[in-house]
Amino acid sequence: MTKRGLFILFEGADRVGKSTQVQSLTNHISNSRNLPTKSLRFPDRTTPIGQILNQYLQNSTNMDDRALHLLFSSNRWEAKDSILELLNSGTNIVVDRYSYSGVAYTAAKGIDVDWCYSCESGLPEPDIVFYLSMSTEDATKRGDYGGERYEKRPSWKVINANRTVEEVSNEINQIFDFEFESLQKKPIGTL
Ligand code: DGP
Ligand code: NA
Ligand code: NA
Repeated sequence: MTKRGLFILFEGADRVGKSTQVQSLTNHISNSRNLPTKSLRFPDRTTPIGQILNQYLQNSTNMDDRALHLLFSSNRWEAKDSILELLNSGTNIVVDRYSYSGVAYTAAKGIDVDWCYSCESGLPEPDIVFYLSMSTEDATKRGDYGGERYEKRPSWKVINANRTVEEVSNEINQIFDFEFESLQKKPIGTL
């Protein structure tokens, strides 16, 4: 029987090296285990909703904060079925940003965290979250990253990204290799 794929998520501020680490872990999983592995990123700008978000991000649109939040959230919901298909067919996914970015960005505007999070409730849950942090100060101030609730989850790994690309990826690969088999035995979770 095909074992399910894992859902690995990278979160963190802009320019902490998420894209590089997403690519590196994707290669590590494909090469070391010879398993199908795909990288994804949110927002996915290729969909119609993603195109609206792209226009917003390029500063050509003004939008109500909650309307914007719902669009980012919809952009994840429209990927739900394909994410589940990939995982159920044994493909690992390595994802650049997801619901925690969504909650963090909107909550930072003063909008209720529970309202923000409720839009994400029911989406497929990541098996591991690598939170890339550039400084130890950031690591203690993550309250602004959508609330401390997420860090209580055992799968939330704070990674010091203030090192060479190779040092960071070595640590991430080690954590992944250590947790891989036990995570594969767990059912896919939901937020
Ligand atoms: P990126 O493609 O990772 O460079 O993200 C583009 C920008 O969009 C980045 O500044 C972070 C922001 N962003 C990503 N996801 C969300 C989200 O769900 N909600 C909001 N408000 N902003 C987001
Ligand atoms: Na996003
Ligand atoms: Na968060």
